[in-house]
Amino acid sequence: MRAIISTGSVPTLCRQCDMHCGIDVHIVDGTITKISGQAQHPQNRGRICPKAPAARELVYHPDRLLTALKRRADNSFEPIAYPRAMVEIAAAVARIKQRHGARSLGVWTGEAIGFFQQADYARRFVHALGSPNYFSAESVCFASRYIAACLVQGFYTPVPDFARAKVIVLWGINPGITHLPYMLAIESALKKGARLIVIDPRRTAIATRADLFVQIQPGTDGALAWGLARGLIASGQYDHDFVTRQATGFKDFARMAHSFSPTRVAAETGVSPEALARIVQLMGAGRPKVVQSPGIALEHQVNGVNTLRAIACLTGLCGAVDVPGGEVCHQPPVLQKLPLYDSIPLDDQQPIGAGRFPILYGMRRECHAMTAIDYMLGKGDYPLRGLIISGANPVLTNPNSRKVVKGLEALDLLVVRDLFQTPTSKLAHYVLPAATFLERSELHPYPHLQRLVLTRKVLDTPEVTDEYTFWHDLAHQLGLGADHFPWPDETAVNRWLLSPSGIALSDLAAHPRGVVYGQTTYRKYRQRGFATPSGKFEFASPHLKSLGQPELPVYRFQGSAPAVGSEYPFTLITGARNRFFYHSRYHNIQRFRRAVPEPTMEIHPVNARRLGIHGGQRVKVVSATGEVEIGVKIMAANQILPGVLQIPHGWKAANVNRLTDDTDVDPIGGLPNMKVVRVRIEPLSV
Ligand SMILES: Nc1nc2c(c(=O)[nH]1)N[C@H]1C(S)=C(S)[C@@H](COP(=O)(O)OP(=O)(O)OC[C@H]3O[C@@H](n4cnc5c(=O)[nH]c(N)nc54)[C@H](O)[C@@H]3O)O[C@H]1N2
Ligand SMILES: Nc1nc2c(c(=O)[nH]1)N[C@H]1C(S)=C(S)[C@@H](COP(=O)(O)OP(=O)(O)OC[C@H]3O[C@@H](n4cnc5c(=O)[nH]c(N)nc54)[C@H](O)[C@@H]3O)O[C@H]1N2
Ligand code: SF4
Ligand SMILES: [Mo]
Repeated sequence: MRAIISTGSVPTLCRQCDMHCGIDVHIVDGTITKISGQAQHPQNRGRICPKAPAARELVYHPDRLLTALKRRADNSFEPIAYPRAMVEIAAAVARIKQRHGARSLGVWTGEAIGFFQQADYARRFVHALGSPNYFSAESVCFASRYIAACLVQGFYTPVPDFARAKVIVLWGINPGITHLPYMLAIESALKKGARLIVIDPRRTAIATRADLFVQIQPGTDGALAWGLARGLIASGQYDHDFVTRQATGFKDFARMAHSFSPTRVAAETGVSPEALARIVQLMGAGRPKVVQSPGIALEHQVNGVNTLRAIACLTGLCGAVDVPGGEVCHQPPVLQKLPLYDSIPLDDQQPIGAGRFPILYGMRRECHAMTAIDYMLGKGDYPLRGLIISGANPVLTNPNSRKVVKGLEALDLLVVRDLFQTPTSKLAHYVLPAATFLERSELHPYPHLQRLVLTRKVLDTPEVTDEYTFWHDLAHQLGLGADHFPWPDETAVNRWLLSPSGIALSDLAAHPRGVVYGQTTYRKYRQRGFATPSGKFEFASPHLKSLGQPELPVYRFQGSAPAVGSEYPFTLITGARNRFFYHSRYHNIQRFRRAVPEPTMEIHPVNARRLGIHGGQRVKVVSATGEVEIGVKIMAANQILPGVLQIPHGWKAANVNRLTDDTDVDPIGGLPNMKVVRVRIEPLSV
């Protein structure tokens, strides 16, 4: 594990989350000694979260996997040489392919390697093999936001123009913890007088800075969005010109909005008519510089896509589409494509979940991970017998963990690439040591900055393989390499990817903060229309209707306030993030564990009192799916709504995904309900 330089510092990007902050990796005598933020980097201006410096502890961690492992009959592991493991894995893949067909094999990538280049190697491999079955963390993340925005306006903007907005609405997102660089832009807007509205059942740090904190009942955001639409339309505070010239379906949308009276909205959401009127007033006055930023909370609801569509419609009403201070349609750089969907589409091979969720498959080319578990258990149209997972830990991160375990255990071949042994890798036949982001090199575009950056390989660790090398090696073992993985290493791939861009790899290497590849332009729809079926901004979607879904972004009540005395009287939010942990990661960083030794369940003081439980006491939390035991954290009365609980995800000790249900999913996007989980509490004696 030698650094590429002996002493000095290497500028690169942190890829421990999707923010890609600029960092400097400081090296003394070939060893990383420190990681700091790059003051001049346009993405983060020197700011970093605690996880950036922790990357040093991670790469040198004593538990790090540095050799391939093979599981023995007694479930213990023995070391195996990497070339030998690859021969055996290739033989097992070939056996399954011969016996059951290529589609009985799948690949699954996690958030740790991102949704871009590293994940695309896996996509490329599985199609080269002849299987359409690519799964990822997208089945539980991000896809709903993308789908909803694309259905309405034909594009998705991960980073809206916060800095120039006059009104910022944060719907179920906590960017100070989860999207640190957003805070630079949000703070700059606030300094210029922008108004901040935070919509959340819990008073988060950002909520305390809001002009208006709207403490909403979980799962009811759709009703609030419709109420806001009614308010904007009824008061004439919407962009008539945009709606008339650029949109379709407005009449029906306005008719449905009319049924969301302030009293109906209040009854559904708990948001008072006064607060509703105030948001309408702020959004109306701020038009068109209105940014709405929905977080994961809106995706983890069974009405997620339609709620997010309704929110996207509000952006249209505000005329905030592709304008400065609004939701800008940023162009990506022009690069070669790694996935083989154009040359080997395999759509006729019944990609898993594509029939059930044609929009998810059609727009994201994502097979549905929860449906995959059913296929592993023999309940699909054909069997799924082999799976290669890289950078994911579905036993802790996917709903209904007990079923996930059963599914993975039923496979003939499970290969897991990770940095550490995890509850998922322990079920694998082969565990392969993976490179960290500091041990590989990839392209990263920042469309909102119109910049392309090359990350640097900082450490040379011969014991581990980077993503490209792994898929390359396996493809070559299987005789697919010459056609599909001809590049000898990731540098060669990077050069090929860049070929249509007009940017040379050497340019990127010489400019660690990246090269500007384009220029942001606005209101492009005036020339090109929208990339929707009608070419218009779609308040209603005939395409969805043709698939048997409602045409309008209807609100579906999830029953957020169950009757007292029901079997599961509490509403559990799962997975609110904290600054130290990332899903199931970093629990092995000692100083993080000292700060947060164990997961706890947040509860309102009135509920705690009624149940006779005190802070720190352990309770059993029971849902229709399963149960967990966990310590209680009693919150201040204004920090969480009564009747609402919160448990973080990713912990081995109290795995909250034992409580979540893999069948309770959004009918369009397929994302699971992880935010409105019905539970009861059983106090445990101390
Ligand atoms: N430190 C850290 N950062 C992360 C991650 C991590 O694990 N750790 N994960 C990354 C990933 S992959 C993702 S997807 C993002 C997620 O980023 P965020 O979307 O910011 O996720 P959360 O921190 O869970 O914040 C969601 C908020 O929604 C609230 N909420 C829950 N239910 C509802 C509801 O029904 N309506 C509304 N309006 N609000 C609700 C919760 O109380 C919580 O405060 O974070 C990314 N960044
Ligand atoms: N109940 C509940 N569950 C949730 C959520 C929730 O809010 N509530 N959030 C969901 C969301 S939004 C997401 S995105 C998913 C995330 O789900 P996953 O992607 O499964 O999450 P991670 O825990 O980040 O798993 C990453 C694994 O990759 C390993 N790893 C780290 N770096 C690398 C690397 O460079 N290469 C390789 N090969 N491996 C690496 C880590 O050690 C870890 O074991 O979780 C979801 N699960
Ligand atoms: S927010 Fe933290 S983990 Fe994410 S890229 Fe920035 S420094 Fe890394
Ligand atoms: Mo996520």
